[in-house]
Amino acid sequence: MPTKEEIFDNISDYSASEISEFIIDGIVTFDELCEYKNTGGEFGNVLREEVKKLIAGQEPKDWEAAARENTEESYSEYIRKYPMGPNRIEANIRIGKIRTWKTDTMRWQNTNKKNIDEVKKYLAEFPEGRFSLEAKKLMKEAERRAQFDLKEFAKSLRMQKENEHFAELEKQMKEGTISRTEILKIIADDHNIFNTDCINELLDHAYITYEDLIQEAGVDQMFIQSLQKNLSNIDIPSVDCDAVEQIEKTSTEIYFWGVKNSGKSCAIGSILNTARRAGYGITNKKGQGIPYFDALSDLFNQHDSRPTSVLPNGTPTDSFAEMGFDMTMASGKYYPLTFVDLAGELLTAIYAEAHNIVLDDPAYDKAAKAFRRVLLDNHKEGNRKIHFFVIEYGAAGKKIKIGNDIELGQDALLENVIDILNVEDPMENPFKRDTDAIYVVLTKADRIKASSASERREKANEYVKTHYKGLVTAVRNVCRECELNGYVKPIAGKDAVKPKILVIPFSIGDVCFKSYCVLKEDSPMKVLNEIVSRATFEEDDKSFLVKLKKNFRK
Ligand SMILES: Nc1nc2c(ncn2[C@@H]2O[C@H](COP(=O)(O)OP(=O)(O)O)[C@@H](O)[C@H]2O)c(=O)[nH]1
Ligand SMILES: [Mg+2]
Repeated sequence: MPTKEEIFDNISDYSASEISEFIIDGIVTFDELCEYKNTGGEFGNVLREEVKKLIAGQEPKDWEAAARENTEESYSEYIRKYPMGPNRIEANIRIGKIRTWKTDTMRWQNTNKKNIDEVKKYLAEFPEGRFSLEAKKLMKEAERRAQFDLKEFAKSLRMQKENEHFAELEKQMKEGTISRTEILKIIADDHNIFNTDCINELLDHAYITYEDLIQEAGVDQMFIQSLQKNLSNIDIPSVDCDAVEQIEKTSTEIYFWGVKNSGKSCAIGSILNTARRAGYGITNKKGQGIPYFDALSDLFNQHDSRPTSVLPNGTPTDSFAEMGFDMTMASGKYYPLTFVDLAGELLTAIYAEAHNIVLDDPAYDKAAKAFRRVLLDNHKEGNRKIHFFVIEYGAAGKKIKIGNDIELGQDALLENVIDILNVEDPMENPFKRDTDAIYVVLTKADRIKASSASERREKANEYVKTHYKGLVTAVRNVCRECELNGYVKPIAGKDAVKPKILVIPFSIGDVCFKSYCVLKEDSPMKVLNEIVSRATFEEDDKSFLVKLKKNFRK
């Protein structure tokens, strides 16, 4: 290639196409060639016109190429070649755009997306910028997050149906309201907020990992193993209330009253299992519920293939399970007992019956009839009774639907049971006739955040007083009226002795994902001790065969 000077000096030696190439290649410009001081008039009109035409023919191709490359450099090159070219203005506009685009990108890259002030600053500078939509989305999320309260969210989840939990979490995560860390915080705060189905979905969708559950949510390895082994519920044999005419065994009858899911079956299973672990003999079993109770108790066994127990499915509406047995202590004393596990729906059935509400499912009617038959009409003569009123910690707000129009809390349903059993005729009234004690059991007490047993007891009392006032009042009134739980009427100027309402905070142990459990024996043992302190016992030395009834009222 010649130099610019060589071209000036020898302009007449070059053809029009050679000259146009020099210009296009950028060695020389058209204007320089036109100048007299450079070419001494050798670049004449005819040649000029010819070169112009050739350059004009090349221009569209070069513009196309520049546009295809679409870079600051390609457009600059076009302008250099065609300073007067038809696309020079457009080329300049595009260069401007590319420069803005670059600054925009750089600013966005340097913006800390977690610092909402920085995002705001970006948006002020580039309101229509490449990332303005994303920035606006982040601002919206920040606003939502500012109003978002994790505790309130967890609370609202508790009110929701379990099978909706995963969908709700996924929705909130997609909207950016909650993060993985926050989900783990919710789990860390309550290992039982989500069931195994929800946890498995979170794991399957890789929203969380097993490691997260251990490290960040503080879930015990044993529960993770159970999850990995996919341990599922053991079927508990069902029991039909029609099969119970009256309590079979001559014994102290132990009733567990409570709404569905309040933890009655788990409590009974853990109590029976604890009695076995303590070496108490369980013999002379009687009653239609034997297989049911054995299965409940077996749930709480742990072995290598089952690192934790798996809790039972709900009890069917029309189940009324009785199991009589002798519980023999090391001392040789034995307690003839009959445990009665009632379906939570029984409370609904009794309420509906008393208030003339017709329910669709005939199982309710069947259950209500069994209740009347066994407790009122056809009761076992001579059998004493202990009643445990079971309420659930943290579920005071739970409402139970009765038919289409009515919704009642646990309080109202349990008060109704007391009301109905508390009949006028003292010979027919089970509280007056043959009850030894009434207890209030606050289940799932492991959820109470407390650092000692005494603090837990205090908080349990406080909780029951605050949230189950109606039940406590009803129990107190029936204790006064029927002289139960240590109540002594005022006599000869002496004040009455108040009845003692014992609230037992109860927990089956460590429970995880609502399904897995490692039994802790202290609560079940507490209930066993109460039963032992109240129930009628016999000595196993038959030669004495003295039936010692403990008069608990003293
Ligand atoms: N955290 C905790 N959860 C419990 C406890 N007992 C029961 N549960 C939970 O409550 C659910 C229902 O218990 P269940 O005994 O079947 O209730 P029922 O309908 O009253 O017989 C179980 O599946 C567990 O998830 C407990 O002591 N602690
Ligand atoms: Mg049950």
